[in-house]
Amino acid sequence: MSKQALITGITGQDGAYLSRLLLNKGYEVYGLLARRGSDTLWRLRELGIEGEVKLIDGDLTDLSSLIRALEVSKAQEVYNLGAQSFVGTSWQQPVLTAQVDGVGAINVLEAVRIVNPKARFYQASTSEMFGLIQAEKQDETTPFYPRSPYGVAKLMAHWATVNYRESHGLHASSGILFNHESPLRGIEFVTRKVTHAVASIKLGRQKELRLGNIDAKRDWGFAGDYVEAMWLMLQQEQADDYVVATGKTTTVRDMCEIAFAHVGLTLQEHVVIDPNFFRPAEVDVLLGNPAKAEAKLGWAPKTSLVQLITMMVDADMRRLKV
Ligand code: NAP
Ligand code: G4F
Repeated sequence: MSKQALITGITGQDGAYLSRLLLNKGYEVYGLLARRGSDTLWRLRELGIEGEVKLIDGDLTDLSSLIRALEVSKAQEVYNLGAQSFVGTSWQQPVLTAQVDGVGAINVLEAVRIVNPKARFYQASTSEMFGLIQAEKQDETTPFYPRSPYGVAKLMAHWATVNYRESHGLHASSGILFNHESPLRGIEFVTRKVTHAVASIKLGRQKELRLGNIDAKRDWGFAGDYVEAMWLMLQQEQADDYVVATGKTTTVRDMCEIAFAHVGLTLQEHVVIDPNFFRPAEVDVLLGNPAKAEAKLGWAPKTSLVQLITMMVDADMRRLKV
C-alpha cells in the first residue's frame, strides 16, 4: 500500500527535490499549486517528474483550499514548504510575507487538525530566525533574534508548530534548515545569481556581476541532501525540531571565487559592489550545529560547497549554451 504525501511549495526548489525523493520511495505525491507564475513547473520538468505528481489548486492564505487539499490527497504526511522565501522582498512586502509564511503555516496546521490530526506535519523553519546570532554555532537551544520581516514571519510559524504539537498533540516537526542551494535555486538568491552570471560572463554574454554585502557568511549545503532530513523527521516516533546544516561557514566572496575559478575567471575582474543590494538589516553570519540531526536522524550532509557551486555553474553553462 503506497503512502500519500502533500507538499505545499511543490513548485519550489525543495518541493521538486522532495517530490523526487518521495516518488522514489513509492509515495503518491500531491502538491498544492498556487499558479503564481507562467512556467511554475520548470523544476519538476527538469527532474523528469512533472507528470508523476498530482497537483491540487490552492493557496496558503486560503484555509478552505487547504482543507480540500487534505481531503482530496488523504495525506498521512504534510510538508509545508510554501513561502514567500526571498528575504530581500520581505521588506517590500512585509504583510504578504506574514500572511503567507506566518498565517499560512497556521492555516496548514488547522487543516491538519480539522481533517486528519493523525497526519504528520513538517514545517520549513529557517536559520534566518537566528538573525543576530546569540551563539557562535547555532543549534536547537540557541535563542532566536530575527532580522527581517521574513525571519519574523517564519518565527511565528515555528512557534505555532511547537504549540500545535504541545496543545493538540499533532505530530508536528520543524526543520531549522540553513541555506541550501542547487541548480534549481531561484535566480534571485546569491549562489544562483553568481553561478548564472559566471556562466554568462564565460560565454561572453555579460561583463559584470553586481552584488551587495560579500562579507556576509553562510552555512551552505545541497538541497538534495536536505530534503532527506525532512523525510527522516516525519519517520520518527516523536515529533521534534532539528537544525540541518553543514557546520561550515563561508563568505559570499569566497563562494564567488569558487564559481569564477571553476571557469578560469577571477572575481576581481567582474564583480561590482552595488549599494542597492545591501539590506536594511543584515544577518552577518550563520553557522549551524547539526549534531542532533546526525545523532537522532542519522543524517549528514554529503555534498561539499565546491561540489555544489561547480554543479550549479555547470548546469547554468549547459542551460545557456542551448
Ligand atoms: P522557493 O523555491 O522560493 O519555493 C517556494 C514555494 O512556495 C513555491 O512553490 C511557491 O509557488 C510557493 N508559494 C509561494 N507563495 C505561496 C502561496 N501563497 N500559496 C501556496 N504556495 C506558495 O523556496 P525553497 O528554497 O524551495 O524553500 C522551501 C521552504 O523552505 C520555504 O518555506 C523557505 O522559506 C524555507 N527555507 C528555505 C531555505 C533555503 O535555503 N532554500 C532555508 C531554510 C528554509 P510559486 O512557484 O507559484 O511561486
Ligand atoms: O542568497 P540570499 O538571498 O539568502 P538568505 O538571505 O540567506 O536567505 C536564504 O536562506 C535562508 C536560510 O538562512 C532561507 F530561509 C531563505 O528563504 C533563503 O533561502 O543571501 C545570502 C547572503 C545575504 O547576506 C545577502 O545580503 O548574500 C548576501 N548578498 C550579497 N549580495 C546577496 C547579494 N544576496 C542576494 N540575494 N543578492 C545579492 O546581490
